[in-house]
Amino acid sequence: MTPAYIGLGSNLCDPKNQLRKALAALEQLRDTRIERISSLYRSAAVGPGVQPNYLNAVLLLATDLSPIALLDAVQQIELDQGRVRDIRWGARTLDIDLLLYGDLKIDSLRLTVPHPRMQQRNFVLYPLREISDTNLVLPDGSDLDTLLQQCTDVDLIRTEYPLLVN
Ligand code: ROI
Repeated sequence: MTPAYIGLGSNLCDPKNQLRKALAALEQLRDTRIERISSLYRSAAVGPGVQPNYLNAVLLLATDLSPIALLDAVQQIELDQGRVRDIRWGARTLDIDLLLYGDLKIDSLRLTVPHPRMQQRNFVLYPLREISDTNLVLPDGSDLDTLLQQCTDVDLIRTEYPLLVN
């Protein structure tokens, strides 16, 4: 199985509930296990105009799905939760980004891995650090601790909300 990190974000229609529903759907994915789940983070929206704050989390999966099959699966979950792709970087009910897939670098029309903007995004880097035991080295040789030193955590709050409710 390949370790794959995915990022979840929502800033519309009860974000906490959106992320919980997404987690439940991800638990059902074939050939895939959820290995780790970060805390939920409240983050200021990156993007145009005025948008509500986001809730974000990062998950570590172990998967036998190919990168494109995994992308198809998470995009289906986004659609199932009412995602409308209209305004680039606009508000959304659910966004699931494929951040890292093993050590692969992928640059195709549909998919770029590592996620091209993850290195600048505090709402990705901080939860990623929370669930990685070691200082992750990305396929381009950059390492998570160095990226974190260059990335402010202002406007990012680790919440106490549990993502898993049992
Ligand atoms: N901003 C934050 N804080 N969190 C996100 O998950 C997020 N996702 C996006 C854009 C619109 C770029 N901004 C975001 O897709």
